[in-house]
Amino acid sequence: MPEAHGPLPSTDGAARIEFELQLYYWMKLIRAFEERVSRLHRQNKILGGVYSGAGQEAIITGVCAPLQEGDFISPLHRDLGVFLIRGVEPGALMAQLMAKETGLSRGKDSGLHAGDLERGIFGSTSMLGSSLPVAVGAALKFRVKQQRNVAVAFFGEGTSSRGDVHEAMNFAGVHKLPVVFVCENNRYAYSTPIEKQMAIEDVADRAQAYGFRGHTCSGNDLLEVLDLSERVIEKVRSGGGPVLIECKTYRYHGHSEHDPALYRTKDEVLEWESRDPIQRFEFYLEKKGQDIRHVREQFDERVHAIIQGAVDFAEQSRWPEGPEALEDLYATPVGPPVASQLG
Ligand SMILES: Cc1ncc(C[n+]2csc(CCOP(=O)(O)OP(=O)(O)O)c2C)c(N)n1
Repeated sequence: MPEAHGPLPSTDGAARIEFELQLYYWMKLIRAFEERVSRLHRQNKILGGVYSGAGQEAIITGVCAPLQEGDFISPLHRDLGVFLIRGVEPGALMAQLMAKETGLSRGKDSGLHAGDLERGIFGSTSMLGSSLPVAVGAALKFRVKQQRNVAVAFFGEGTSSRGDVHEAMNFAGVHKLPVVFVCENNRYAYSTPIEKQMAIEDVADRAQAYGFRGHTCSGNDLLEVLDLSERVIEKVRSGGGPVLIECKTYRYHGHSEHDPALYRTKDEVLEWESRDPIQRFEFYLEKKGQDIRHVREQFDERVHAIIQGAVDFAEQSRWPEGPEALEDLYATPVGPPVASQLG
């Protein structure tokens, strides 16, 4: 059984099966975490909106698996899985969603803006697209400091039509920065279908205008995402300049839990559910000789225990006291005191 939050094993030889089981585990954990959060939201236990990424697990898993320590990630609102796969304790993440003192921002914010800079996760802001220039800034830092790291910026196809995205990609292209742009194209930006917000078929085509490569892949096929991201990330890490990956996918839930998504037909949802990334990977594992029923049972049990532990931890955690709202807001000043501080 793979480690819950240890480093990802390499992909060669005998380690391959362990690695694939690890990937399966991550997808199961992310799906179960998301589904539990949706239930908790209905029980009024989550503070703020819930933007489920159920159905999109293969993208986060496939893109994050080849990342290394020191890499920088800016997730979008639907990417809770990034936190789990980068090793944030599920309890701390759950506490963040419940705005408890043990959460990442010690109860100051919802899950939407959560970040963990120690693990290289930038807390996104509400303005869609504004995190891409930040990721590009991180990539510029890697360049200046000659660090062999990459920045990864997740964004939706709706976000791709924002001005900040253009500026970020243009700057990254001009300076050939080590950044991977990952578009999670789930066909809807809130209720707006893709054909109503862009006049081309593939977001990936836009990369050419910034002077770098754009690739498309099925975001519901973990092996396809992984194969592409492994190659791309290695190239970007080795100084090849930015790359755009567009993953075609679908979100099972509405835009947020308060959106019944009546703008989609039942048939369309059904069609995409039949391409479920987890079931697809199970089929693959079975074909490779795994006793999938046994593996599934084992993982379900383990994932359930982890999530129940996270919920218990968050529920038992205390709410922050009022005055704590003023803590951790500003960085501790560094350098010599300014004249006014000298008395
Ligand atoms: C600049 C800006 N415009 C609009 C919104 C409201 N809004 C939040 S999420 C969202 C949909 C985003 O769609 P997409 O980028 O495709 O990502 P998805 O939610 O589909 O994963 C919208 C319109 C916002 N937060 N910021």
